[in-house]
Amino acid sequence: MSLLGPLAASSRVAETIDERLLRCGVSRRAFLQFCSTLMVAAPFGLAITDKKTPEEVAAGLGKVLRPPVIWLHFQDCTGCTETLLRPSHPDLGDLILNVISLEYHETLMAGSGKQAEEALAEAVENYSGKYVCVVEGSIPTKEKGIYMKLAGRPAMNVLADVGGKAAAIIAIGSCAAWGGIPSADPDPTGAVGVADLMPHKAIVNLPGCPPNPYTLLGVVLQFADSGTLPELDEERRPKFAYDRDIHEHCPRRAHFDAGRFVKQYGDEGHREGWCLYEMGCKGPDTHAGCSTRHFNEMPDVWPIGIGAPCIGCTEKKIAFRVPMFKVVQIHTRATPPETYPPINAPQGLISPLATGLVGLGVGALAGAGYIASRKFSTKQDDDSVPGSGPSSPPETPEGDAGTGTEPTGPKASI
Ligand code: FSX
Ligand code: SF4
Ligand code: F3S
Repeated sequence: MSLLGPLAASSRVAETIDERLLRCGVSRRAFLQFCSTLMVAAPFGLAITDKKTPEEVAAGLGKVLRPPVIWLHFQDCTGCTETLLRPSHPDLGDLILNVISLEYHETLMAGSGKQAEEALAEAVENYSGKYVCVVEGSIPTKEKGIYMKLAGRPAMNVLADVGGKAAAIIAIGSCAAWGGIPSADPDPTGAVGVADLMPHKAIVNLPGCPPNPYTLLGVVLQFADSGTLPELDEERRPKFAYDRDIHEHCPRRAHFDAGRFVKQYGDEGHREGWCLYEMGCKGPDTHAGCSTRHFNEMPDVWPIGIGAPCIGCTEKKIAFRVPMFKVVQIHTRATPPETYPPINAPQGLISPLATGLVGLGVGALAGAGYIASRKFSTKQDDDSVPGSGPSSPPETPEGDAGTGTEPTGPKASI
């Protein structure tokens, strides 16, 4: 979708990223590192990185005019800003601020009060119809929006004004995308996301609590480069970042497949890094890239990486709606613990599954089909790891009492 031409028309941003980096003494190496990270975050589906090398990404991005960005804060925890500006390498934070032209951002700007208001009005006027408006936080709507006012104006009105004059809006974080934490029951302020108030505007939702900052940078930079937005799914999330579920690429997936589940925080399985499914992990129902694109450029810095279950923070119907420890049903795939032999099958014996396959191969062997159909003998059920069979249903994790949870292991969900 083409919304406007490249930002060349704006005299106030007539500086390319290359020119800016040179002027500010940012090294080429740092920029290449930035481009590599962007490329890893969006290897496909984003025009500026699609199937390119870091050098090609840097060459293309260097010619792009720095996009003006106006950043609004509503009901939020500022975690989305923190994640953008807390990379593990300090100069990466500086670099981000050189790549985009951040015209207004309440948390980062030195000015306040009247000065800040004037800065906002000036930025909106100078870049009217050309800037990207990033919204962080949900918008309170109850009682005409009195629960949040900025310079005397309800947040709803500020959004209508500043968002209305933007070329596109990026709703960063689950709060801005669909209400997030402030909208959790009992939702005292009537918190909603940007698209609920401006359904016809060009809006990209980047849910996550917080989301990966490189998804934001990728969308902003593609927009600055070509005036286009990446392909979105039905929730307005860019497909390049939200097209797969966590479970598909989770480093603990092998443990899920083998039926090795954490039963309690701190137990042996937890210390060994086993699957968190029975602790309520929502990975199988959650679309996000966290399992392959970790935070702060640090390996394993993401919820499951540090031993906590995914709470489904990118999913409108899950995060802050479904109890944290409630076990999700596996809808989309056969669960291997049902179809694989247990990993601790006694050595030297032919497993019933193997016997079954041989039986299918020779076809004529009497009784093979019967053996194959049994899959697991009674003994193996006894041997199988906790939680992988109906004889050993997953235990409700501590603290989940009274949530209405009906624990169902992968086997039970087929
Ligand atoms: Fe919400 Fe952003 Fe969660 Fe926090 O501010 S998406 S509460 S991480 O940071 O809005
Ligand atoms: Fe990973 Fe969760 Fe899936 Fe287990 S259930 S493999 S921890 S995403
Ligand atoms: Fe959120 Fe789950 Fe990723 S909780 S940060 S989507 S692992």
